[in-house]
This record gives sequence, C-alpha cells and structure tokens, in this order.
Amino acid sequence: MNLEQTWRWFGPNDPVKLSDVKQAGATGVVSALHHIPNGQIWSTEEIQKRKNEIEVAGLRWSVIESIPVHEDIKRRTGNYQEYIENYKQSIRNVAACNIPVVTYNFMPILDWTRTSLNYECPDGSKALYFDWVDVAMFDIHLLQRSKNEHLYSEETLSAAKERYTQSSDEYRERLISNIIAGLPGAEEGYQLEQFNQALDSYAGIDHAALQSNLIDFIKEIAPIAQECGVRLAIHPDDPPHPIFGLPRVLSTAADFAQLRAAVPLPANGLCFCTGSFGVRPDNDLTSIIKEFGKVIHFIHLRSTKRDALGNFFEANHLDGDVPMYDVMKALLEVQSKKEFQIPMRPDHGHQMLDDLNKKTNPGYSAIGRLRGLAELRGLAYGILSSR
Ligand code: CS2
Ligand code: MN
Repeated sequence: MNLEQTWRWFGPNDPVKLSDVKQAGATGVVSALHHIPNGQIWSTEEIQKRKNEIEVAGLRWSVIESIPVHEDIKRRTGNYQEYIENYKQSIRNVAACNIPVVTYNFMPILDWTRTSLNYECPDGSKALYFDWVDVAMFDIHLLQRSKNEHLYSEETLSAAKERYTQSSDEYRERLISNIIAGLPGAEEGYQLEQFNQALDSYAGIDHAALQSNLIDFIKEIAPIAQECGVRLAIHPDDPPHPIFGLPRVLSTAADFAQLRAAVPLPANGLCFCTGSFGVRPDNDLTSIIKEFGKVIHFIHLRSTKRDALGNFFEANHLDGDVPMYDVMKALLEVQSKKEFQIPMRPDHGHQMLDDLNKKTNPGYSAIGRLRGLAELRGLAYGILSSR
C-alpha cells in the first residue's frame, strides 16, 4: 500500500483551487479553519461545512493542519485552562466529523520562519531562505534587543551590523515582514513593538519550562484524542533551533522521545517533516522513521540545503540534504505494516513557471508543489514496483 497523497489547501481564499488539487493527483486535502481565532472552539457545523466543500470536489479531508495552540497554553498563563478545554472540545468535534488526524505545533510566538521568500535558484525558480545574519540583524538592530547579543557568534554579530548599516529601508521593511507578518498557516502576525512585547512575555520560560508545559498539555489532550479516535501529530520546530532567545522543544528525535515517554498513548504522534528535522545534521531521518514509525501519523516531504553556518534554503524535493530515496523507502516499510494509509504531502515547493508572475502563498504555490508531488509519487512508485 502506498502513502495517501494529500495537498494543503488554505480554504476558499486559497488561490489554488480544489479542482487544481485534483489535477495534481492528490486524493486527500489538508486544511484548517483559519477564520476561527486561536483558542476558540471549532464547532461541528463549521468543520462540516468545510468538509462538504472538500467532498463536493471529489476529495477527502484527511488531516487538520493545524488547530493552533494558544500562547497562554504554551506559557501556562492567563486563560490557559479554558483554552485547553476548548481544544479538547475541538478534538471531539473533529472526531464527530470523522477526520482522523490533527496536526499542531508548540513553537512560541512564531510558527515556521524564513528571512527571504524569493531566493533565486540557478534554474530561475524562487525558494525560501533562512539566514542567521538576517535573524541577528533583525533581532539586534531592528528590534533593538541588545540583550540578545549573547545568542550569536562574534562573526554573525559583526556581519549583521555591517548588513544593517548598508541595508536600504526597503530591505529592512521586507525582512521585518518576512519574519513577523506571518507565513501561510501561522495564525498570528505582529508589528515590531508588539513582537518585542510578545518576546518579553516569554522571559523566564526556558527550555525545561516550555517542555513541561507541552507535556502538561499533551497529558490533557492525548487521552481525549485516543478515546474519540483522533491521531495527534506534532509538527517539529522550523527551524529546529531556539530563535530570538525563545526555547524550542521539538527539534530532535530525543525531544520527541521525551514526549512519547511522558504520554505513551498511540494517539500522541508525530508529523514527520523532513524539511524541519533535516536542517540539523544530527537528526538522522531514517532512524527517526525506524524508531517512531508506529506513531508517525502524518508526513511532510521536502528538502533543504544547508551551509556551514547553518543557513539553508528549500531545495527541490529530490535534491538537498534530505536522502529522499532512503526516507521514502523507510516510510513505505512503515506503511506496509499499517491497515490504513498514512497521509503525506509535498511540504512547500519553488515558485516557478507561471506562478512566478502570480501572487502566491510563499512556499505554497501550485506548480512547485505539483512538481514535488509528481517526483515523490514517482519515487514511491519505483520503490513499490521493484519490491
Ligand atoms: C509549515 C507550517 O513547514 C510547515 O509545514 O508550513 O505551517 C506547519 O504546517 C505548522 O507549523 C504545523 O503546525
Ligand atoms: Mn512541515
């Protein structure tokens, strides 16, 4: 049995239509109710409405990505108890609508982060890029958090200073918006001052504190998910490193192992994102699959190419640092022991061909993902056929 081929669709406002998704060869859709504010209950009516829309197009709603976790839950402050109760109710409602997987992440304040959205590849297509010098320039010079200087090496700090001094207003504005205006799927966007305050609200929450807040949250929601037949899939940190002094607690296999050890229910699973884990050379992707295959409930496939300083860009799906053949082979091995298909989606793609002239969601243009899905499908086909 092959993995289920799915496609992320941001809902009725997505420039990519469900009819396009069908032509891409996906059978499942990954979607979320982005109009519901973080922390509020997803009602069965709202879920059902989206589900009908997807089904009318001849597709199935395979995965929810994501039900966002309110910052109060991550910090365990304010109304976190109420928000956890709401989260449980949303899971019950998702179960009532027969959607089997819920993805979420536990990254403080920011979801996935990039510093450039139009890095030009040698073939003329555009990719997303993450650069630590830009991060330091934003942190120290634009946010003016000199107290964060200790987070960077001398080289990075002086490169950031130089880049800042030479940068145009336009470059600065674009960097600010790339980092904090919110990439697709990140539900919150910020202004500079607000972002500074949000960072301050995490003062005193270190790695251990955030990890224990995550475990406390999972201890509450995993039993509910287990009981009503929903599989939870935590998305790893992207990039898998602390950023702006904020801790990140799902960056490595060891991080996920701790989460499993604390709550060993089958529902407490992983969204295996090769583009996120793969940024760190110490994350061995195929051994993660072998170790946690049973609880890999959702798969994001893409590749990144890193340099010696830890900067990276999003490479084509079969290029870069991710050994996609080995990864696919190991995933199909896990799949062969399951009774149902594990949903997989091409996670991001280059902006290319006609999409270069269109307004697209960064990382989520149609044609780059179409290429990604086609290559991945071919890879799976080859592996399955030669068995
Ligand atoms: C991103 C995120 O890399 C990714 O998959 O597109 O939006 C991701 O979906 C969320 O962090 C999951 O909660
Ligand atoms: Mn991902």
